[in-house]
Amino acid sequence: MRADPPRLTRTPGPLPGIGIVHLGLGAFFRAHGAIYVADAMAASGGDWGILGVSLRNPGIRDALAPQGGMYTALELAPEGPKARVIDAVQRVLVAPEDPQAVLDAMADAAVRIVSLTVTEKGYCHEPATGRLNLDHPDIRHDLAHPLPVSAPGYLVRALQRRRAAGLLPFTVLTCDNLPGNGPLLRGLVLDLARRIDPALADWIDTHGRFPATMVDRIVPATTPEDLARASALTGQHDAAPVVHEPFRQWVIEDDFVGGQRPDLGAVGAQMVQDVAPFELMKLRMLNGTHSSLAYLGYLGGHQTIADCMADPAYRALVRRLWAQEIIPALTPPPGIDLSAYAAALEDRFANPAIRHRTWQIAMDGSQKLPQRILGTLEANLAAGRSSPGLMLAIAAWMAYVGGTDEQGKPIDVRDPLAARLRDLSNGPPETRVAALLSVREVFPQSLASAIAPGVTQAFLTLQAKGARRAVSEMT
Ligand code: CS2
Repeated sequence: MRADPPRLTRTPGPLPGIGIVHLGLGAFFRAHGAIYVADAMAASGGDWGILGVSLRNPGIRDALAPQGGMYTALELAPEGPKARVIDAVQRVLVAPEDPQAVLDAMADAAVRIVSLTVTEKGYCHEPATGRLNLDHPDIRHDLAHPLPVSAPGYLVRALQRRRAAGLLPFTVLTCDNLPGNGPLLRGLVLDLARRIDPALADWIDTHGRFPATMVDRIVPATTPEDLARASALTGQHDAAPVVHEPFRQWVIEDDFVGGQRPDLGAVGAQMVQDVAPFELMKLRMLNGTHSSLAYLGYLGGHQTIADCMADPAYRALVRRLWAQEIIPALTPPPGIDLSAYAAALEDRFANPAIRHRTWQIAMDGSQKLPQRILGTLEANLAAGRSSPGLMLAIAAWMAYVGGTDEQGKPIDVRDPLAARLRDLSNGPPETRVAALLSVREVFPQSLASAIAPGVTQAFLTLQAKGARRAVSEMT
């Protein structure tokens, strides 16, 4: 019998100091930001070791602790995988086990950046307005208790400690797919801080920095087969590898407290003054079509984005969405040709080595639709352009959150509003669409009225023909 491969471990030796605390140590950050930071330290040095924080469960800490924080990143190109061991993460804390230890780490003078990937819902805001959701149970908790549970709560309480200790704030580096993510988070932190201590809010307002970023790399959830693949390639057992596509992009507003940051520009990150055009391009062109494919693809029986792209009707739909509905509503970032960007996205989506499940992307739609799809719809309405493909995508989301697929099988809908969305999914199609359009966290009133006829029509088409036929007939 062959012996089990040895466990991946860190060779003892001197390590760079911890300069970054990262909240939300999921696969995305480990396959994106942490690799840039590892590259930046390799290129230019600096004490930018990462302490990761899990805001919910201990799984990733339990997997990484015996490995000294090391893990394998598997790059999946159509021509085959490549493995690389990433060493930038040194320690992992589990926030609910010891919130005090997390605040201590964030308040350490050597920490100059707190970065975040906590997903859209982790911001505890109202997606349609960008305001702090004061009814959110975590925000209510954090207003009443000094040991927080939410990401904004951790930021505010850690900044409070730094101020009390006479330190400068850390830079808050958000890496989630939200529009104007830096200014958005700044607004949420200031709002929460003002309710706790107005003088703290003024201090953050003056000294704090919240650069906006655009992050991009397709990172599907790791599967048991990926564990076996990683160990076959490296000869070591890794309990928590990540998988990712070859492409990566990070556009960062170059506005850090005291200019303190890893040398990310040396390793391909784009340090710019204005991230907004890049962010809109990516959210609407990549994430907008991803979500469209997620709902229409899932209902049409496609398991992954690559499966959708192998279906000529779905490929034609995304091309149409880019060319006729999304690109006309965008201003290209400096030096970028949006048609070329779309062509590159088409290849990335079609990469057969990446099994990115439609079900995974379908998660949390109530938090994603505004910035991914509704902004484009609004711009098209204002310009008098029609958006039949995006209307069909919204209708597919409505069908999806009803909780049953086209074969009558239940769908495991994951969304913070799942129960409410399901309760609203009753009655004849017109009533159902109207009820879902009245969810104000997602659809502002004026937009809801404007798209009601188009979305109702699309919903009826979906019901009559099914997603696959509705998609083929559209293109
Ligand atoms: C995806 C994104 O899961 C999703 O909703 O659309 O995670 C997408 O893969 C990344 O934003 C790509 O950068």
